[in-house]
Amino acid sequence: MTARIVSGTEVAKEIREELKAEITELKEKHNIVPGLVTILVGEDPASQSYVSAKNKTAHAIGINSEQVTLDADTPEEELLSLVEKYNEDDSINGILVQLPLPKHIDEGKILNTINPDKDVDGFHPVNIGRMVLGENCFLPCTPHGVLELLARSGVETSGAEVVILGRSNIVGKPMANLMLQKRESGNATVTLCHTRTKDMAEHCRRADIIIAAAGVAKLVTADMVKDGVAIMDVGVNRIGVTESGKAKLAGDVDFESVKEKASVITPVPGGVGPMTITMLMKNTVQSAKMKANLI
Ligand code: L34
Repeated sequence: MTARIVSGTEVAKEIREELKAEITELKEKHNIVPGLVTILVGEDPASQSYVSAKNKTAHAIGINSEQVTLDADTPEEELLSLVEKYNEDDSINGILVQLPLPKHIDEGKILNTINPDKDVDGFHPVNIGRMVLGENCFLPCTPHGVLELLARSGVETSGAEVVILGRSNIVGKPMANLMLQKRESGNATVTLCHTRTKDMAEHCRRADIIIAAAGVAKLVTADMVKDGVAIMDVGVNRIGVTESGKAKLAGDVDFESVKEKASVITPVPGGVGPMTITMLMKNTVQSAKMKANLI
């Protein structure tokens, strides 16, 4: 079997068009313009490129977006006060602090300070709790993007054996939780593999759907998957530089070999990455609507 390649770039575009229409309506009917602030601490090139893509996308669909860039040695106190300032700012519906943060800053402390009603990343413990209970909340952007990709590419999750690789707080853990919930793109039987898993390949071979978020380039090879598996590749690994000086990217899945056995596969780049950015936009619009009691 040769896989259908699911373009996250295309699906993200489709969702952005829907959001654009929603934002126009918000403005025309309610005079509301959703506001987002992105905060970047330091100069990590990957983080810089993600944050600037987030701002660009926000502007393109009519969200008011500002980017704050702070020096890598910014004291924790200063970042905390900045977050508190935006918590109080009525024009801001979403606050995003790009991770990872420099070592001297306590990530948990920062995420705990963001007003849960403006936590468009869905990282605040209150939102994680709501998510686990299946209550209305902001879903973390990458897992949310994977759910949308599965739904919009017609992959049946109900009753499926889903194997997730990686147990990070921002992808693996929430992903596992969402997939087992009684909801659309849920109802799966979930296995979560991590660095202490005894035989990852054996788990993968049973999987109807593999969601790879381990951060290891080309971890999943063709011999580890069954025919017809659906693959969502979350990995964005920098494996060198191209001739033009751009970073060369690889997913967690060996795309070339696995695509010959899979039914569906997402590429890297152009798969889950663009969906992450678009789900941030969706959450920001959701936040603005919630504030105005429209949902
Ligand atoms: N607070 N921190 C916070 N929220 C997030 O949702 C993130 N994440 C992760 C890292 N830190 C975060 C992102 O934004 C990962 N992530 C992210 C966002 C976008 C892309 C990849 C990761 C993306 O667009 N990737 C492109 C390739 C971009 C490139 O050339 O580097 C792709 O097509 O996969």
